[in-house]
Amino acid sequence: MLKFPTHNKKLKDWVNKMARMCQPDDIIWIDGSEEQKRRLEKEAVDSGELIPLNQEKLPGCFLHRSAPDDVARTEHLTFICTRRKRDAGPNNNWMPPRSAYQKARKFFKGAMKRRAMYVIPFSMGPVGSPFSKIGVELTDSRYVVLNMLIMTRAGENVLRQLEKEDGFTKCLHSKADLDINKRLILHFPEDNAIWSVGSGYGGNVLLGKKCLSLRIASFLGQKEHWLAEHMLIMGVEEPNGHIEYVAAAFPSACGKTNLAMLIPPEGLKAKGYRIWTVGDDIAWMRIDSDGSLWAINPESGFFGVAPGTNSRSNPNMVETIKKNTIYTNVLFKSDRTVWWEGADGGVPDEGIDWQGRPWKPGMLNAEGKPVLGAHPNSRFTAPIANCPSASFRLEQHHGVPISAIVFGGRRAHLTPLVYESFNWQHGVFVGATMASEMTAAQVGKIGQVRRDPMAMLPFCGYNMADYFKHWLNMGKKMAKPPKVFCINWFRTDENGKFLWPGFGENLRIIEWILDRCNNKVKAAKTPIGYVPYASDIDMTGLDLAPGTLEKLLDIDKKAWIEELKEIKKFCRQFKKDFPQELWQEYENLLLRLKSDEPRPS
Ligand code: OXD
Ligand code: MN
Repeated sequence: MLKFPTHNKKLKDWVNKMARMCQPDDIIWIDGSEEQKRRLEKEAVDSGELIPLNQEKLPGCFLHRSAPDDVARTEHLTFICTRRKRDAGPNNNWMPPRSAYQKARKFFKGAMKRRAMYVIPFSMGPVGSPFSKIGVELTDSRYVVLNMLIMTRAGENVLRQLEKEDGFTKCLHSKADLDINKRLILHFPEDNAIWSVGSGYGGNVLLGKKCLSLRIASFLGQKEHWLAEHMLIMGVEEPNGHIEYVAAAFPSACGKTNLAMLIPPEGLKAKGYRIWTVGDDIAWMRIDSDGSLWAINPESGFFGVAPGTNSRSNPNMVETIKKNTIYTNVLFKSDRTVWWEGADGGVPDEGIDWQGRPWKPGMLNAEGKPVLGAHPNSRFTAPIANCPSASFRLEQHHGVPISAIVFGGRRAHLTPLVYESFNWQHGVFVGATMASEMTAAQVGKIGQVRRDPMAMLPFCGYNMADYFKHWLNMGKKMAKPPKVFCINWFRTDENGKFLWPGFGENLRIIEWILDRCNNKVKAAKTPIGYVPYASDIDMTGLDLAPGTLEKLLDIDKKAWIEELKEIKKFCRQFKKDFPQELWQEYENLLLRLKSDEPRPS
């Protein structure tokens, strides 16, 4: 391979400059070939970065163990580095670019000595699509290279594309010595650059994912009039063969991945319903010449949470991760396969836990708590192409048309199973004020309500007040904006039991949403939005106790008035930047809640 297989001067100069700072022993360009991938896998096995799994049961699969304090995104070490603090907003940690570069330069200096620097040219989105953005990641981690080869389209053809369009996001990563005290995840939206040092965890180091496709892309989207969102994209094939697409945003641990590849329950399957998975984490959406919103998933793989993944929660994912998958921080079994809490099959008698220590079920730690075989945030990285429900439109350059946008959260009370906003502006208010109860996935008090607008709180690369304005403006530009809905699968009864069965049954609610988009059913107008008539939800093959649907759809006005107090506190942090239109929505909602009469539509 040539030392510099590109004519792009900007790229050559940048690679040289970064290499002078990081001082790698070698520079290796990733070409995307099977042969180079195999060589890297072998080297990673020889160096202990990867453990080969049972190739008969799990062909092409490997296990990786991270440093014990490098197992999740480190939000407190993640910064948006804009010249003005105001442009990062109250939602982000901020550092001025000059001091950020200065601080990180110290950590990067000589960090790649005795290692190679890999140059990964990658495309988020199909190469050459008008949606797509190119990045080049420099990294000293083979684990990063092998993950990026799954999560993005990477290699030679991207380099060729870079000879035509010379703009790219400059992504620099070094694991350095994986020291949490020298860890920084820095975004420079004004320079189209990302610097990440001191970590090996996916969300911090697969720079095409959260860093480029959400934080940098959201900033670019505002400038270029498109949306970069933390959303799944699913296609719903109706019995007549027509497919409609839904984009949905949920905070973590609310079932986004499971919904994206849901298998219809028997009653609906028999009718002919089928789901097509476009993406499980990120949606890039643009207004097309028909005046509607079209979307692509910029990624080509899943970076999913292992615990709880099984044939009931997500049968399609169980199939997906049977080959060519990298597992991180799961339990290693004696037959060289893997296991995690909530996996299929029984609990193994023994194994090697995620930290590389012998493990048996029932072991307790010094505090008397169970020792887990897999880390709660253990992951698998697998190609979308493996997924039985993968959409046949994944490579189509113009994406898929979006009929409905759905916001969701985890609320034991308050939010009904589903409701529809009155219009786009109201829908933006619903998304901007959405909240979810925290789970083990976040640091914080479990059950405490955290406001997470559009599920973008950790991922919006600029001031969220401007982000809300951008959403409002996008609505004005669309001739046919998607309808906006809110869902909550997690409502409980007086005894804390879930009222809705969830999983595949969720399709019944998506069906209602699409019926509303196609004006097939009427709905009850309530102060918070349109709510289904229970008789309009297709219950073929599902028996719920009498009155359950009514409980799921009930609206407690007093509780909503209380909720508005919390919403007000949240909105006020944006001071005068918070859009007037959304304050108007706030006032209108309060008025509606205070005046009783729900009227039929
Ligand atoms: C993810 C996340 O990994 O949202 O997708 O943290
Ligand atoms: Mn995510």
